[in-house]
Amino acid sequence: MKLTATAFLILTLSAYSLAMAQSDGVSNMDVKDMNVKNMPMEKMSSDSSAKTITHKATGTVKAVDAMKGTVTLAHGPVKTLNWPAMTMTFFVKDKMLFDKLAVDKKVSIDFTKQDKDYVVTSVK
Ligand SMILES: [Cu+2]
Repeated sequence: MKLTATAFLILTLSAYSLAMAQSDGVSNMDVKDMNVKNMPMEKMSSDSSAKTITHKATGTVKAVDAMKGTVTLAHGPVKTLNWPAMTMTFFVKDKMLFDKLAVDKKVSIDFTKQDKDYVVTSVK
C-alpha cells in the first residue's frame, strides 16, 4: 500500500514536471519567434551602413527651398538628441514631402542624421 502510494506520487510528480517542461518549451518558442520578428527591423536600420535613428520634432516651417531640397524649421526640443528648441535647416529626403511643407505651417516631422546632415523622412 505504502509503496503504491509513493509510486503514484512519483508518477504524478513526473507527469507534472513533464507538463512544466512542455510549457517551458512553448515559452522558449515564443522568444525565438520574437527574435525572428525583430530581425527584419535590425536589417532595415543597418541598411545605411551607420545606425539610423529616427528622431521626432514638431515645429513651424520658416522657409522652404524645393530647389535645394531644404526646409527651415523652428522646432521644439528633441529629447532623442538633447536638443533645445531652435531654428535650423533640414534636408528633405523625398520631393513629395514638399507638398506638405509650406511657410508658417505647423508640422510634425521624423528625421534622421545622414553623415553631417539632418534629413526629414516624414511630414505630418
Ligand atoms: Cu535643431
